[in-house]
Amino acid sequence: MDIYYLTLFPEMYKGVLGSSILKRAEDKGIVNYHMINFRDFSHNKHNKVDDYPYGGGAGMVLKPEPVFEAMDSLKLDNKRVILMCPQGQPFNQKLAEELAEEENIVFINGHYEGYDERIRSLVTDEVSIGDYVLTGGELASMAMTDAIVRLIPDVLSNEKSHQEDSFSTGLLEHPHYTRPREYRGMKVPDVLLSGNHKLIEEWRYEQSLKRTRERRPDLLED
Ligand code: 6GU
Repeated sequence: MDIYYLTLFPEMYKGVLGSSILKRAEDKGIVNYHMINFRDFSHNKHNKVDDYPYGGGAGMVLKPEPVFEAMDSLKLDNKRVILMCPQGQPFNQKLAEELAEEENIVFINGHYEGYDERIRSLVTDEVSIGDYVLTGGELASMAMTDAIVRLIPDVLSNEKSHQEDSFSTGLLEHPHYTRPREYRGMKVPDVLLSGNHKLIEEWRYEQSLKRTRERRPDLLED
């Protein structure tokens, strides 16, 4: 998979894409991350990529030309083009699973009050990562990248580990314990030490259900 980030702040990505599993995925040749600074396509003296809104109002608007020309420079056929914005559809595990099958993903990241509306003609999806406002799309596109890349085959060494994820099962995960058996008076539930796999499975399922009911009853509605 090739992932392209149209951004004015490529340096923001270094720590995230250059660490841990996202880095290993690139080292293994499973994914390639590409930074495109659309300021390189501004064509004006001061490298301006934003301008005042027609009709007046607060804040600046991202100009269309740098984004259109940055997109032209990619010359990609099969692609999802994702506009990062708080008005987009909420990101979730289902969309992550769908995007994990794509050949090319382009994230468009703005830092202004808004995008010139014509930029939306380039886009296949508008996505938000939650109901709060970030200063720019970069952090959101990194969160999406993490959720997507870990689902690509051979990225996680333990293949089963994402089939049991919260949200792909439809329930929150059950509690986990490791050694020691007792710590500061808190004991590991006996059932986990019983060696009875059927009982353990039942306990885990009940705990998942209980947690979901308590914390995220909305997940049980459908
Ligand atoms: Cl994708 N962008 C911005 N600027 N803020 C957000 C967001 C995206 N998702 C949640 N808040």
